[in-house]
Amino acid sequence: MPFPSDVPAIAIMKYLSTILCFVFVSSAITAETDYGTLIFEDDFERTESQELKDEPGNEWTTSSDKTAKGNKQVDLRDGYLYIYTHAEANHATSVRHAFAFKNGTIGMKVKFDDAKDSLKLNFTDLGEKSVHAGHLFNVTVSPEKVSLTDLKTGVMNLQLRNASKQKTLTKEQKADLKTKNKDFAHQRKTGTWHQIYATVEGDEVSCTINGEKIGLYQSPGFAHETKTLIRLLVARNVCVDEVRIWRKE
Ligand SMILES: [Ca+2]
Ligand SMILES: [Ca+2]
Repeated sequence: MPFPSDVPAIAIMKYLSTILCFVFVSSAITAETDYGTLIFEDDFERTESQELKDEPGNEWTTSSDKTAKGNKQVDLRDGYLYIYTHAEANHATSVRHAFAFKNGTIGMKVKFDDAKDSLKLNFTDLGEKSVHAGHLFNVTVSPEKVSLTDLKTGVMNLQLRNASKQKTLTKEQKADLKTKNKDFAHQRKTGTWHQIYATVEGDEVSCTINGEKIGLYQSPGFAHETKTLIRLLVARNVCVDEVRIWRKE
């Protein structure tokens, strides 16, 4: 676009940076719109009526009664959700919300305090009886690694799980189980928020962090017809905010 010769260079630069900013912001918005229909969002801008028991609100449920003798493990703080594991807990803390899609995306902001922390997005269908406790697959994010794990046709398949317990897995089954998980190395700072998206598309699951696609994997269990529950599984501590769920199909 031609500029009159009397327009100062600084004004032209400002003008161009405004356009660039606009293009950048619009493409970010387009990306989220591409995820499909927004069916759930939670920014955690609320407080509990007490600070002794879990009270996350907005129809979230937690495992603390079962796995931590009812001790508080989920805390609304300063507009985000702090998930931790009580000293008396016998299992990772599970924070759950119902939804339904075949294909779609779950997004959230995540902050880790320590390189050993991790957040497992456990996609579940409690109606699926071929697996233990409805486990379909995991997208596990830590500051150093993303793991994409098919549980439905992997370790949570009841036949394979029983055979594993009884140590009767065949060579072929053991070899096949190794194909159900894929790790992707990356490096993310602790103590700062990261934007993550986990996307399911047919038999493929992918994970994007801060706009960078970290991992993509294909496995038959990912294509399960109805994902109806998300469990956020935390073995140590994790901060979560701005949870979004989009349905594509
Ligand atoms: Ca918030
Ligand atoms: Ca609180």
